Amino acid sequence: MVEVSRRGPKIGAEIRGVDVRKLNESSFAAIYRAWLDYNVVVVPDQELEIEDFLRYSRRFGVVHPHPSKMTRHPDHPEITLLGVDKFGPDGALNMAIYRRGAEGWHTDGAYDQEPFKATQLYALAVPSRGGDTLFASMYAAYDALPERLKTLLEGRVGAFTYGGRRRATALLNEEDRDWTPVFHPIVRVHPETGRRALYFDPGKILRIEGLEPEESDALIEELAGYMVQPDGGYRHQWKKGDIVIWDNRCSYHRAAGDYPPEEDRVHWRVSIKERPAA
Ligand SMILES: O=C(O)CCC(=O)C(=O)O
Ligand SMILES: [Fe+2]
Repeated sequence: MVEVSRRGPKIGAEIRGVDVRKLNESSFAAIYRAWLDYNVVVVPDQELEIEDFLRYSRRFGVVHPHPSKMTRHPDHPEITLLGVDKFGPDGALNMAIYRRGAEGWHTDGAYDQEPFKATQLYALAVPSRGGDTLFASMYAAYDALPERLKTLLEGRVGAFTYGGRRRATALLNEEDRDWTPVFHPIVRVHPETGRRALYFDPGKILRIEGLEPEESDALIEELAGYMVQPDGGYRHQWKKGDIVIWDNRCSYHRAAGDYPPEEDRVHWRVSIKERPAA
């Protein structure tokens, strides 16, 4: 029996009573439904090999290699390794690896014309303290906007790149850093739930189209203030064996980036796109 319980007031749910290696269609459908309803789903206590993790991940969509080639698993390019090779040959902490995802609230893949539907992590090593991942609902962010902003944003698109205005591209190979901007509506209707979300990423957006540069920068700053609503959050404290999947179409996240650097915090990570329409 799949048991679903809430972890946060609006987002975050936990699934008990399953081994994801052996899930029939109806059990998987219950997990998928919980994921659409709660946006972030935790499945604790799983013992997985890479192939198990990939097979389970593919039930959500198509697993794609991440553009950061240097952090791909050497034998499985679809797996990104988080927290591996943190120290350089000179013993210095590589901050881009240690603080990956910790520079700000974001959604994964906004730099692609077709952003990642989901990101899924499996915890292999967890530090003794710190290293949480924080989540926030984009639906709650949209709902909190004043009417003035909802009206101003309706139909507007933003231009996004991998490194955004700061050109934060340390995890990309040199030859991949010249990113062509892509465009996304700032108010995004979720393709499966039909709900409106504030689709936004201050670290990847370059500008909001149709505004003067100063206006665009001011609006970006204002919108950043709505991303995290008091009742829209869930903070995940990792345990080894946790699988966590989040929906990039309706949630933001960031890594706390605060664990003791000498300790291991290692995850397998997959980026999942929509299955092409049949
Ligand atoms: O390591 C984490 O907690 C999350 C990092 C992140 O932003 C990601 O994997 O997309
Ligand atoms: Fe991320």
